[in-house]
Amino acid sequence: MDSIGPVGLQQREGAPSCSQEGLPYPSDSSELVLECLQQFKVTRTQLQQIQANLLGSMEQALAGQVSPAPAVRMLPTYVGSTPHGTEQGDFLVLELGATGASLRVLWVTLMGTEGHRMEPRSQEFVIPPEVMLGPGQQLFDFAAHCLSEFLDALPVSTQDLQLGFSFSFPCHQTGLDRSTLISWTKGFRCSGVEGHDVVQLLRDAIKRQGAYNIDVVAVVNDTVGTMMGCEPGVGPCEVGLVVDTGTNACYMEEARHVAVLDEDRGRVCVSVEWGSFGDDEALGPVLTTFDHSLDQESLNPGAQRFEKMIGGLYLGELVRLVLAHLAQRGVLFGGRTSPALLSRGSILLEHVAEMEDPLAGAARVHAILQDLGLSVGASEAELVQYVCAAILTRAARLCAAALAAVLSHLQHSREQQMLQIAVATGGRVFERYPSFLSILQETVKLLVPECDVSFIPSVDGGGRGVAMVTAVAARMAAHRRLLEETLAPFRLNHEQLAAVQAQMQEAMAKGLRGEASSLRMLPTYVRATPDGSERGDFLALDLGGTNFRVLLVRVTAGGVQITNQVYSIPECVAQGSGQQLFDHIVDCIVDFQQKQGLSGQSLPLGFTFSFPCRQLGLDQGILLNWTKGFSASDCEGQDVVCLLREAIRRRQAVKLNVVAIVNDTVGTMMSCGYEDPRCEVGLIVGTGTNACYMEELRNVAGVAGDYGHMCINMEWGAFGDDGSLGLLRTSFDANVDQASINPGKQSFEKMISGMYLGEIVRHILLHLTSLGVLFRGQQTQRLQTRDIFKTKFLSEIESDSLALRQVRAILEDLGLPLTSDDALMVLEVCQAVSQRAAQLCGAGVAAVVEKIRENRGLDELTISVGVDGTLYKLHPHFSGLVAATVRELAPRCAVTFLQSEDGSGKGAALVTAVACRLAQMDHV
Ligand code: 0WK
Ligand code: BGC
Ligand code: BGC
Repeated sequence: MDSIGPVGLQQREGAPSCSQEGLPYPSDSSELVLECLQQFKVTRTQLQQIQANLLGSMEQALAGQVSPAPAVRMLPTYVGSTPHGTEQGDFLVLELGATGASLRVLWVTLMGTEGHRMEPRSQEFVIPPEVMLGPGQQLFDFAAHCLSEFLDALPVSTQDLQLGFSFSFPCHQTGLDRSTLISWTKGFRCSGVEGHDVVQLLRDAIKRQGAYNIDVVAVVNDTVGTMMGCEPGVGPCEVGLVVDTGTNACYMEEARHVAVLDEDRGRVCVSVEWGSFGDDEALGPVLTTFDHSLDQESLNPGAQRFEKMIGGLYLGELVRLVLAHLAQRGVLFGGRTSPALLSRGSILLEHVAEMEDPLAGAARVHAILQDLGLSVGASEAELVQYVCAAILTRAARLCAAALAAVLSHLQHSREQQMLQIAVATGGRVFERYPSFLSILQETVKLLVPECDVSFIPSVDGGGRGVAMVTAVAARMAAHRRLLEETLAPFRLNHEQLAAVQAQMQEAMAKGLRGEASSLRMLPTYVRATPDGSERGDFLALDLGGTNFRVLLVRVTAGGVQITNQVYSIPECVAQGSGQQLFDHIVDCIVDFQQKQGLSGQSLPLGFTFSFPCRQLGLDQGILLNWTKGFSASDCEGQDVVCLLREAIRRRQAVKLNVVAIVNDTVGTMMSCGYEDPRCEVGLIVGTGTNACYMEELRNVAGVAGDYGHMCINMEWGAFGDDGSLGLLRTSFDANVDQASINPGKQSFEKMISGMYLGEIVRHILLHLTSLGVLFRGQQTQRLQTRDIFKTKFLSEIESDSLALRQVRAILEDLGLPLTSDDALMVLEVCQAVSQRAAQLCGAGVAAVVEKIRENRGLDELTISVGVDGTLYKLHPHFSGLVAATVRELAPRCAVTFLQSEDGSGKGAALVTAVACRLAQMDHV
C-alpha cells in the first residue's frame, strides 16, 4: 500500500521522488507543507481500525442496540429483492439530495425482460440556497413546481402518474412509501421536516400544486436506486455505493440479522448511513485540524464526520482550508491570500478534480486560483495538485475501509470463504475523479483480499433503479388496493352494527310472539338459575360441539366435582342414521359407566344437545333441524330424548333416567350461574354459535304464565335466514353457504362460528390469488381443498406473540409458496374475517342485554354472560372485540363475560338437579 501515492502524479517524467509514505516531496517545499500532506496520510493499520470499528457499529445497530447509540444507523429500506427485470411501465422519478443544490426529474420507461432499454428523459433544476435552508414547505413546493415544469414539457399522457422519490438523507422507513427524516445532511437544513414523513410532505406539495395527479408510491435512498439500477446482465449488484456531495452505501442483508424486522427469511436492503460514522477511537487519529475547522464551520457540526472526509461537498473545502493555511504561513502564493480563498465553499469538487488531473491539472490550477484572486508560482501549481491528490486519495481510502467493513460483514453473514459480489457505484466523485475508483478498488483488495469485488458504474445515477423500486411499489400498492377493496365489506362500522342489533331485537320480539322470524326464540323450560342448594350425582352428555363428552357431575355443599370422558363422533356417524348416532352415544355412556364403576346405576341424566329443539318440557325436545355438519337421518322432527331412550332400551341392561335436555347455551349459562347468580345469558361461539337468556315469562307466547322468567334459546345461528343480513353478506359468504350441507340456513352462524371462518378466509385467499395479489397468482391445489384452512389457524396467525415468520411457517405447511408480503396479507385477511365475526357476535349480545334491560325498565343493567366455545376461548382478540362492541352498542349495560370452565355438561347436570329438587318438592 504505502508505495502508492496520489495516483497520476507518479507517472510524470522527472517528477521529484516521494516520501516513504508514497507522497512525493516538492523539491522546494518547507517542512510545513510536508506536515500538512502528512496529516492526510492514512496508514493501513488505521484503515483496518476504521474497518473493524465500522463493522462493530454495523453489527450493534443490526442487533437493535440503542444505547450507547451505534455510530452508524443501518436503516432497513423495505426493498426485499434486487430487480427481477420484469418491471414494466412509465414512471416519474424525483431525485432530491444526491447532487447537492440541484434536484432531478426523470421519466423512466421500463420495458420488462423482453423490451430494449429506453433512455430515461430527465431535467435538472438548481435549488436556490434560500430554499435549501428555508421552511420545508418551500422546498417541497419547489420540488412539486419542478415536476410540473418537467411534465408540461413532456409529450406524454399525464394521467395517474406514479412517482418514485429518491430522497438521499437518513430516514426511518416504515414502508415503501412511508419515511421519516431523521436529520438533514450535506447542504440542507429546512425547517419543519425532520421527524416528518417526507412522502406525505411531497404528496401535500403536489396537491397544493394541483397541476398533475401524481401518486408517490415509493421513497428510496439514492444508494438503493444506484444498486437497483444495476444493468441486469452484469448484476445483480447487491451493494450500492454513492460518493457524490455526500457518501453512503446500502447492501442486501439477511432479514434475520435485522432485529427491528421480525423476519427470518429472505433479504432486505439496508442503508448503512456510514456518513455519520464518527467514533472517535477510529476516526480520532485520522482527523486533521482542517477536518475539525471544516466541521465547526458546517451546517451540522459534530455530525457526519466520516462524510466530511469523503463527500464531494467537502473535498473542495478541505483543499481551500489547506491552501489558505499554507498561504497564511507564507509557504504559498507569496504568503498572500484573497477574500475568495478565505471564503467558505469557494473551491468546489469539480475544481479539485480538474486541478488534480495529471495532464491538464497544472493549467487548471492557475486558471482556478486566478479566479480566486491568487497568483500561483510555477512550482506552486504542482504543490496545489499534491494537496488535491492527498485529500482525494484519503477520501478514496477511507471509503474503501468502510466498504471493506460491509464486504467482510457480508462474507461472514453468508458464511462464504470467498465472497463474489458486484457493487454498483454512483455519484459525481466517481464521474469527476476517475482515480477515486482505482484507489478504492486497490484499497478494498488490500483490506479484504478474500472478496472478489466487481464495481459496476450505475448508468444514470440510479434513476432507473428508483423506477424499478417504484414499479415494485406500484405493484404492491395496487395489490394493497385490491386487498382493501376485497376486505372492505368485512369492515363494519357503528351504523351497520347498530342496524344488526336493532334487526335482532326486532326478530327477538317477533320470535317471542310466535310470529315469523329467523329467530325461533325457543322456550327451554328452565325457569331459574341454580341457587346453590342442588345436591347429588348426575350423568351428563354434551353433544354438538367439537367433542362429545360423557360426564359424572357430583354436586355437594362443597361444590361440583366433574369426571368426564371425551368421545369422538365420526363424520359417518354424525351424517349416518339417527339410530346409529344414538346407539353410538349409548355405547359411549356404557363405556364411561364401566370405567367409572357406575355400571347398573341409574343416575339422573342431563343431555346437552346443541341443536335447535322445540322443547315441550324439560325432557322433551323436538329437533327442528341439524346444524354444524350433522345430518343424521330420521331425527329432525323427532323428540331426541325419545331417540336416546329408545337407544338405551335397545341396549338392554342399561338403566338411565333422562331428566332434562338442554341446549349448550343453557348449560353454559347454568354452569356459570352456579358461581355468579347475575349470569342470565349463555353464549356459545365454537363450532356453531348461539345464545340464550332469561326472558320475562309474560313475553313468551305459547308458554303459560305471566310471572317469573324462562330461559329462551334464541337459535341466533339462523338469524338472517330471512335475508335480513343480505347487505352484509359477501360473495365469500355465499361461496361458503353454497358449499355447506345446509345452504340458505344458519346465515349468522356462517359469518361468525369456527366451522366457517377458515373457509371464508380460504375463499378470500383464492380470490386474491386469482387477482395475482397473493402467491404471485399461482393457485395451489392445496388451497382449492375444502376445510384445508382451519379456523384455528386464524387464532394462531393472529396471536400477537407470533412473528410474521411463524405465520409463514403455518402457511408453508399448507404448501403455499409465499413471500413475507403474502404472509402479511393473509394475516390481514384473517383479522378482517375474525373482527367481523366478533363484532356481529357483540351486536347480538348487545341486542340481548338491551332486551333484558328494557324488560326490567332499568336505566342501568349489570349482568353476566356465561361463554363457551373454542373460537371465543382460543382466538387472541375475539373476546375483547365482542366486549368492546357490546360496550359501544349497549352503553347502559355493564356486562361481565364469564368463560365457562367445565363446559355445559355441568350446566346440564345442574338443570337436572334443579328439576329433581323441584320434583321432590312436588312429591313432598
Ligand atoms: C363446550 C360446551 C359444549 C359446547 C361447546 C361449543 O361444553 O356444550 O357445545 O363448548 O364449543 P365448540 O366445542 O363447538 O368449540
Ligand atoms: C445521506 C445518505 C445518502 C448519502 C449520499 C448522506 O448525506 O445521509 O442518505 O445516501 O448522503 O447521497
Ligand atoms: C346450534 C345451537 C347451538 C350452537 C352452538 C348451533 O349450530 O343450532 O343449538 O347452541 O350451534 O353450539
